[in-house]
Amino acid sequence: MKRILITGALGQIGSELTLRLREVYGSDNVIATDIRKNDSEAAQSGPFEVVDVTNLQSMMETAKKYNVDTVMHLAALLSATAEAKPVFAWNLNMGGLMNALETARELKAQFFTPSSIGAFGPSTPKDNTPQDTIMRPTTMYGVNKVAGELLSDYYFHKFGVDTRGVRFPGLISYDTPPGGGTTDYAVEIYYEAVKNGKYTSYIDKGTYMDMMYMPDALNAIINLMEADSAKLIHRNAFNVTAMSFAPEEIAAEIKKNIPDFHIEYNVDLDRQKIAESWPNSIDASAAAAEWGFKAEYNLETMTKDMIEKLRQKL
Ligand code: AKB
Repeated sequence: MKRILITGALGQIGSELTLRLREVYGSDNVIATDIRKNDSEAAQSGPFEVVDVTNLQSMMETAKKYNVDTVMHLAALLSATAEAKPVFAWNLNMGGLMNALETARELKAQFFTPSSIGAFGPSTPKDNTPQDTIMRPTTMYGVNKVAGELLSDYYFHKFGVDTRGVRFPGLISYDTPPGGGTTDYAVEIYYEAVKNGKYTSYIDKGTYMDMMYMPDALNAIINLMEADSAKLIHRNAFNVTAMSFAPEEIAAEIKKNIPDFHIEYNVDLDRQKIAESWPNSIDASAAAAEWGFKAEYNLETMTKDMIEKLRQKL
């Protein structure tokens, strides 16, 4: 990775990944793109271009203008929004991915795109979900993610594009909030705890999902992209996780830091249904074995850091 184009660079992952990559590879070598520009640091601290990922010509021209050797395709709708707008989700998630893969093929660039725990479905083994297992998701987002994994593998085998990906769990960060995901509650809860000392969860108690703190997610992306290709048995996409918890467990951890905090429940049946179709916890041993994946943060250390950072921010 020497010159990197990022799509969706102003989203939850992109806004932090752009800054991190600029630190490591140099500001001028990380070309941030998104559907519109804003005044965030990611948009202002280096090259930025407006690119609609459904427009192949615009993406291709931008990649050629900067002569990139890596494409990181992050622009996508998350699970709850995709479920509400399935046709739009198919067009954006699959159309955008196809254009990004074609751009990487044309430029002989390395390629990264995230898959998700959403690629699994109700018939997948729920606990310690293996790397290679049944994948019959029941959401549009999940269908997009499985198709995306297969398409990325296809570009590797058919065209030799060096495609790599991870199945991200819910990502938690204090910088740019997520939007339209099922796991977003695990971010909102920290904001509400710091601002108001209480949170009403749309996910029911007893519902376990995998999660990861953003610094671990950024390390995972960079380490996978820098990994020796010869050591990769899998490519698209590796299970990665740092922790698995239910709403009452994250609430209990927050209470250790904010003693008056309390949680209530007002379950959103749509998002609850999505959450119940996903694993309780996934097994990341293939990522550990093939490229040394290891998460640093657990629920306790992440909670301390989130609360400290949000207290400074809010
Ligand atoms: C979502 O909830 O849609 C995402 C994901 C787990 O992929 N955070």
